[in-house]
Amino acid sequence: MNSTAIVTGITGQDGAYLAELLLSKGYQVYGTYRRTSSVNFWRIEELGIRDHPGLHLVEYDLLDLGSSIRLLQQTGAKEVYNLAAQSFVGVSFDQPVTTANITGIGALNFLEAIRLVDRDVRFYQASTSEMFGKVQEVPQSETTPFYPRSPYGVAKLFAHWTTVNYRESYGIFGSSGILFNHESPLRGREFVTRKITDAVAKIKLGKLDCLALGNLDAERDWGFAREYVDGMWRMLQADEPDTFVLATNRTVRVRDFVRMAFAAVGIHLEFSGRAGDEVAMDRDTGSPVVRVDPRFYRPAEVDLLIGDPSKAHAKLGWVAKTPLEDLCRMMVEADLRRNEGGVSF
Ligand code: NDP
Ligand code: GDR
Repeated sequence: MNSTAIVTGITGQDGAYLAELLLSKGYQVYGTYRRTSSVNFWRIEELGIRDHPGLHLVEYDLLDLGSSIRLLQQTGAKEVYNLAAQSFVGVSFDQPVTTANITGIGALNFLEAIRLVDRDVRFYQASTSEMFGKVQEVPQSETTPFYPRSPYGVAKLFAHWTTVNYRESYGIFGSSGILFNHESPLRGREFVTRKITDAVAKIKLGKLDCLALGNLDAERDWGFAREYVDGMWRMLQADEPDTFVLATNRTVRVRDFVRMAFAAVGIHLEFSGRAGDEVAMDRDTGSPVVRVDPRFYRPAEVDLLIGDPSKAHAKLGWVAKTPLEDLCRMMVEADLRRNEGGVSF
């Protein structure tokens, strides 16, 4: 077996965990990052793999087809995990064209490079439950119709169908993982779970008074990222390329994740006020610790996500294991440690 893999988006949450997994299996990992004035490697540093001899960090521009071609030629990699994307749904409404290019065309570039250089390369596309968008049926599975609700979801749908099309047109082993939300202590702070756990830590330590959030009633199927990257790897080891949902099959409101995170530091909440103007008080002190700020609302929302992962279970032996309560506590504890140490990314 050729155990060389390319992971685009090595500086992100999933890129870091996937690199850790592949290195533990003996792979040579080429992790791509984009050129910026100060590159951010804090996640691979936190996992202790930054200086691993099997990890090769390469600068790469996903909008430049030549970059993808050269990367394939120079590494001889037989597996590509395409994780790089403008992945924040909120920002995609403000930067729709950039999002379409990076999140949509970026995937096409890599598939095109595979078509030109080596059609035996296996390709994983990081698809998303955001493609389901407006609720058509629950739980959502591989056969649920798509109805994206954001420029991000639309761009991901383009990349998803491009992957399917290259599979059917050119026989390329392109698999698409429709992953529901997955979180961890390495989650970016712009995403709601980590925004909450970081704020809970700061409020507990007296560094912040109140957390401002948007829609508290959205429901999400949240799992642990470290388990989801294992699912990505399994997809590329399967006999056939295919499309798989990875999810926990449990959905929780943002509001209940807020309660859970505060409860992890012994703060119990009392919500009051009308939708759009709500406040949550610390039940013991009466101080407001959460308030709704409509600035964080999105022009169109995805109200309810709950995935049916039974195909991944049956065909890949994959199952989500970590309960959200444990994941939430793990994230709060990591944020307490970071904030106590004075460093929090
Ligand atoms: P992150 O936002 O943590 O990481 C995204 C990665 O993409 C980072 O390495 C980032 O680099 C890189 N990137 C962003 N813009 C560019 C660009 N212009 N050029 C090159 N690289 C760029 O996302 P996650 O790790 O959470 O997610 C990984 C993938 O999975 C993404 O494609 C995401 O859309 C998708 N996904 C994620 C889910 C989740 O719940 N986490 C669920 C379903 C799908 P930089 O550090 O420089 O910004
Ligand atoms: P999502 O994740 O949009 O599902 O996309 P995010 O954590 O950003 O939002 C989840 C839900 O929480 C609501 N929300 C807030 N969200 C943020 N970010 N900040 C807030 O203050 C806030 N208040 C309420 C949102 O409206 C939403 O309903 C994530 C990303 O990782 C995508 O890349 C991935 O494809 C999907 O998950 C699956």
